[in-house]
Amino acid sequence: MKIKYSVCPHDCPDTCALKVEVEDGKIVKVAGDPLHPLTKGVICEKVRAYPERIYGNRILYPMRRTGKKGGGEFKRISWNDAIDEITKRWRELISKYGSESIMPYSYGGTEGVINKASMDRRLFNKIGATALDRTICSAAGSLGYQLAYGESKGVNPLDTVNAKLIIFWGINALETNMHQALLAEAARKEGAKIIAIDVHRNKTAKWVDDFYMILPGSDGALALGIAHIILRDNLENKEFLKKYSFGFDEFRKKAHEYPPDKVAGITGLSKERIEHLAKLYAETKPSFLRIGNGLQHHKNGGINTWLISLLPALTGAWSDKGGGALKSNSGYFPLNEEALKRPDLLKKPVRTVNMVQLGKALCEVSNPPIMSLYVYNSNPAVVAPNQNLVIKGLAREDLFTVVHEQTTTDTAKWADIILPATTSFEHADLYVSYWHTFIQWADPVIQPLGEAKPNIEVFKLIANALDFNDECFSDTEEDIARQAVDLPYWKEKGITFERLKKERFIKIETEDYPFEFDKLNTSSGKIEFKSKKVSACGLSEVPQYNPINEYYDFRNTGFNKNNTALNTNYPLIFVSPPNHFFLNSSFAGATSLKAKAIEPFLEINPEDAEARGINDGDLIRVENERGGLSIKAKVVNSVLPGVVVSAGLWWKDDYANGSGVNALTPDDLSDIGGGAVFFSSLVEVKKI
Ligand SMILES: Nc1nc2c(c(=O)[nH]1)N[C@H]1C(S)=C(S)[C@@H](COP(=O)(O)OP(=O)(O)OC[C@H]3O[C@@H](n4cnc5c(=O)[nH]c(N)nc54)[C@H](O)[C@@H]3O)O[C@H]1N2
Ligand SMILES: Nc1nc2c(c(=O)[nH]1)N[C@H]1C(S)=C(S)[C@@H](COP(=O)(O)OP(=O)(O)OC[C@H]3O[C@@H](n4cnc5c(=O)[nH]c(N)nc54)[C@H](O)[C@@H]3O)O[C@H]1N2
Ligand code: SF4
Ligand SMILES: [Mo]
Repeated sequence: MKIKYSVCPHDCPDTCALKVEVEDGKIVKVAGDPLHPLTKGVICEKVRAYPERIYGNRILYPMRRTGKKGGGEFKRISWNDAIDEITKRWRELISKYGSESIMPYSYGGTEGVINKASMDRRLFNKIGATALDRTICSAAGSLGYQLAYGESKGVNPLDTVNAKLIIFWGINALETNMHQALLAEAARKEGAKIIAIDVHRNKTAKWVDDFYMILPGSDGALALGIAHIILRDNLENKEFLKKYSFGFDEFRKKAHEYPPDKVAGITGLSKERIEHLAKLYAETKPSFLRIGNGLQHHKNGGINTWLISLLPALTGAWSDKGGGALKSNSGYFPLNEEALKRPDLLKKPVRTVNMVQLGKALCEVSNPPIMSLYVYNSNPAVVAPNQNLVIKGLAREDLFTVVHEQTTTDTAKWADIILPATTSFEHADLYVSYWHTFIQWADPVIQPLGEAKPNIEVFKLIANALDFNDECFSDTEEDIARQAVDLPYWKEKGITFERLKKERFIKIETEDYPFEFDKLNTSSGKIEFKSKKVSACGLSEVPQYNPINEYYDFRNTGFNKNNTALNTNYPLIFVSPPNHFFLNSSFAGATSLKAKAIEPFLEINPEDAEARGINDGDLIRVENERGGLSIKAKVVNSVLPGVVVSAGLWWKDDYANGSGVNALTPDDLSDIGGGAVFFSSLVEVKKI
């Protein structure tokens, strides 16, 4: 048996270092690498089950569709035939419709820099394909945070053990960022108090010391309410604000409009609870805010994140080690994007499609129409909002769809050509994190299964068949990794590819405090409490709370528990967060994890259930104008009246009517950043 090392490739903040046991060229066990100073050998149960993912239902050869579109019948072909067919079709489409009739679709299947965003971007730039705006995960919140601080950098997680107050705001850390939860647990042993602010009593809410259950999309009002109390009681850090803030006086006026009784009406919390939270936050030092992605998957998610991000500036929490906020730390990993993606290969500007609106892009009239879709690192038939429209698009007879996948996902079933993809254990890659500050390298641990190929190899084959002779289309993984870190930033830190290959992971040395707060990358250079960038989009220059929809406008007149039967066809807010046992839709095909997750269900408050004659365990229908879902009801107090929750992202066939949670979600865009608004979804629920 051999011990080898790797890195978890999944779209998860923790980016764990892995220790892999290999016997006769086969992976028999995946565990954590105990030598990694932060992930310390601890990994989640999803990745411990990896051998099943590698050797389970894998796609091993290229295949061509034989039966009708979406019918799932395919026949093995050679790589030569597959690449010939793709490039022949693309040449025809380019001459008939133009290069923008081809569109890539990808997201976070692997977070490895090389197989996520390098050779693919080069190829599609060279072709002049329609560009994809990759907004599905965190676009709104990242921009919201950056409005305040100019970039995606926050507290170094290693420092958060010093915090005495830790607030998990819109993040289910126990399930989605487990090492941050472990660090919080260590801080708790030293006397820290842990709080969660969420819309349902999830695992994290049960584990924290105090849980604040609020109505979906009301976070901005809560942040303003906290600011109101801090300013009313003179608890702000005047010195910090004087030195480092811009637009604070205008913000003060805005916060004045949010007294506790008004905020209570919007959030569903009591006045007393809001007062308590604000005082605790202002008076405990160091205080650390971990801002999640859940709260920003709303129509008002960007501005709400901006409002929350301003709280540590108000109290000066950044001045204490471990104090401040963390939304994303991807800013600690600047990469040489020009070398990686080669935007210079693009001959003329191309249109951009927002990935959240895939269904629209495929179904609405556009010039040129999208005639070919190349999917990799993503499973849009399950993960994209407005699922029925996405499926309608994928079902188009005239759409030529290529899916490069490890397993026959719901998207792969709609392909004309399926290509087999390697897993991260079968290819090399460079890994950065959006939470911790270690850069990592992983060599392959085993040989590719069957005829599977890494993303970059396939893009090289296509480039070659299209007669693209630019040198960059011959780069190897190691060439690309060298180019990625070819920046003064890495040289100054003494971090080179050669060193990384030898050491596997290197910690980036960062300052104690993440920012020089008067030299920020904002227009004023300071922390911005108002922003011209926002007024340019037609929104208020000073962040304000905007209700997510008409339903909320109604509620703003005062939250009344008995008022759930509203004058609307779809009075319930439907929230579909990730599943503990899956990673987005990945692992939802793995038998052992599916067995642990048991089955999809909908959490509904007893009051809403009773009003509809629904009992615990009943099969119910959840629907709105976009679609419907048949699912089991769980009647519980873990959600407020007016809110229903169903953890996703099961594959479609695991639901009684073959539609997943995204059949209900809107493909609208967030207030800023063009992000997805999965959780601003309104539904009605009926007993079947
Ligand atoms: N086990 C597991 N881990 C994962 C993933 C997974 O699928 N499974 N996915 C990975 C990815 S890609 C991401 S982006 C992250 C996401 O992980 P998180 O950042 O934790 O975000 P979510 O789980 O989407 O939502 C967190 C919580 O926000 C709540 N929420 C919804 N609306 C609101 C609101 O208006 N206000 C507040 N305060 N809370 C709200 C949801 O109920 C949920 O409990 O996790 C990553 N890690
Ligand atoms: N309703 C609802 N919808 C959501 C969310 C939600 O909370 N609720 N979360 C949203 C979020 S935050 C995100 S980030 C998105 C995630 O959406 P996706 O990025 O599409 O994530 P996955 O479902 O993990 O699908 C990734 C696919 O890539 C494949 N893959 C993995 N590695 C490779 C590789 O090296 N090469 C190739 N070619 N393929 C590979 C995997 O097998 C998998 O099928 O989903 C979003 N959708
Ligand atoms: S999914 Fe997240 S927690 Fe699990 S091994 Fe990967 S990085 Fe670690
Ligand atoms: Mo995500």
